[in-house]
Amino acid sequence: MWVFCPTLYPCVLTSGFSAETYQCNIFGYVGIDAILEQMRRKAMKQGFEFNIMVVGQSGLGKSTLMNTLFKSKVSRRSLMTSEEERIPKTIEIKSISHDIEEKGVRMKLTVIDTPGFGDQINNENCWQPIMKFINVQYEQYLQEEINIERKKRIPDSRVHCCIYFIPPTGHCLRPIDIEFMRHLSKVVNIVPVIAKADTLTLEERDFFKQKIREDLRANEIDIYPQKEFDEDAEDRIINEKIREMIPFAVVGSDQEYQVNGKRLLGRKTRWGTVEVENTAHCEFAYLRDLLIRTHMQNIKDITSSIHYEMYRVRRLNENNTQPNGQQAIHANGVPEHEVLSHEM
Ligand SMILES: Nc1nc2c(ncn2[C@@H]2O[C@H](COP(=O)(O)OP(=O)(O)O)[C@@H](O)[C@H]2O)c(=O)[nH]1
Ligand SMILES: [Mg+2]
Repeated sequence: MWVFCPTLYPCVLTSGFSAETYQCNIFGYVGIDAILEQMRRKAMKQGFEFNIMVVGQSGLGKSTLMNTLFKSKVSRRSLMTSEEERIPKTIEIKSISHDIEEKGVRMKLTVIDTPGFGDQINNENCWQPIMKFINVQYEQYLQEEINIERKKRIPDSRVHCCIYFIPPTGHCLRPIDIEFMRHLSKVVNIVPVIAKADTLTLEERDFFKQKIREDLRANEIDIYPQKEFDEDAEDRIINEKIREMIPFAVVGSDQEYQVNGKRLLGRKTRWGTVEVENTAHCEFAYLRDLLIRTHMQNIKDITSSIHYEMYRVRRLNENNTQPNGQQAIHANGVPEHEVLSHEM
């Protein structure tokens, strides 16, 4: 490749990124760094997609926390109108999408709610419909990808992140928590949180967090950010700090109050106001920073390059091993035996 250097002298460089390539600095500016602005403009035009799932028993504050995170009514609060609605007979999975815009950056945010999870008397295998939903999204993406005439941009409904709500018992993880996270952490990024942390004292909170980390380790549950996917030493240092703090003890609220002359999101009680975004009060701000401000792209990258990739490789290998390439296909497009089994 010949590169023209529009400075004093036309200079010619070789294409290999050898020491000579950088000789250009001596002669003048080529403008390679402008690619960043071009990428930024393209990304702004396209917008972003982020799909976040919330799992946990009814009443743990899932909808409230989603509204707190995105500062608007992104997730409907359960109204509890009828008996039927209060205790769904099975897990329903509901997606609601919203277009959010901030400083010219557009994001299509999809919140996937799973009302009914863990609300039954017998909660055995209640992780299965959620696993199935996640695999159906991978399958849809795969089918779009292998189409001969494929779309320029494949719509991405893959679940990028699953926030798992642990009830603030102060004891240890329950079998249902372990069961869910053990299965699902193999197919999706799990971020566990301690729900309604304002109900725990500081000592109870610290003890509970430590106990949960021990339980996760003992059960070999690999939550986000996974150690094995740290990209370099810098990444490792940042992620190690996060791993030491997880699970975040969060408080959610969509009500604003006047505190010291400022309007803040909080929960007002007789003895004071819990400020949701104040890190001296709870760890909501750390969760928000992780999900939105520092790790959103990484969460999407791991979904695509690790979780989806595992699904894709396995599905394509399976297709190759079938004598006639045919499989029993479930009504939702996923091979029958595949619906629950994508976990290695
Ligand atoms: N104490 C406390 N209550 C909360 C918190 N978040 C939500 N709630 C309350 O818990 C109830 C259930 O909340 P909701 O978001 O509908 O729970 P969901 O069923 O998990 O979606 C509502 O009355 C909320 O106001 C919290 O962090 N602390
Ligand atoms: Mg809800």
